[in-house]
Amino acid sequence: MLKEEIANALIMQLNKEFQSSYIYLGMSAYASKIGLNGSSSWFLVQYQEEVAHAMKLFKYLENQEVAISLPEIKKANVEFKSILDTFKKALAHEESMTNNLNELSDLAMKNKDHATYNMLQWYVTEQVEEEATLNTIIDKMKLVGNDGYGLYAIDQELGSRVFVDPTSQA
Ligand code: OFO
Repeated sequence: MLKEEIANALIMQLNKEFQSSYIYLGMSAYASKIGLNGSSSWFLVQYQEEVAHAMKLFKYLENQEVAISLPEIKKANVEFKSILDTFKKALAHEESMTNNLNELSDLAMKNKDHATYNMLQWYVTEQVEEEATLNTIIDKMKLVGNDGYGLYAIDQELGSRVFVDPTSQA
């Protein structure tokens, strides 16, 4: 049984994970619109990952017998300045998710809720990978700058990403 404050904070995080999936779906739509099908596919895999993150939390809340509510998901942006801008916004988003998860971990620790703290550490570790991956993509895109062939090559590489449920590897 979770304390109400923790249950409510986890429901908000569940909402943020679904919001993340929606944000990446918007980014996928933008990339597709400008003809970068590899990037579009990469964001679609990211969308799937975020749904998996949300469902891991959903199952935890169910197992803890929390009465789950599903707050509204906000409209997602589908317009960006460029593909580099899109990936930069994705990184900024992940950095804010990392902050949320650190704050949630602090809350669980403060309440001596070890089960929730342990569950959250999976997300904290996952965030390190998410930020590192985005930083690598941004670095490569900065390197090629306005070189169309370079961007084409990066887009091809991004298109090779396949969805592997991250929660099944926990
Ligand atoms: Fe769920 O990690 Fe990204 O947002």
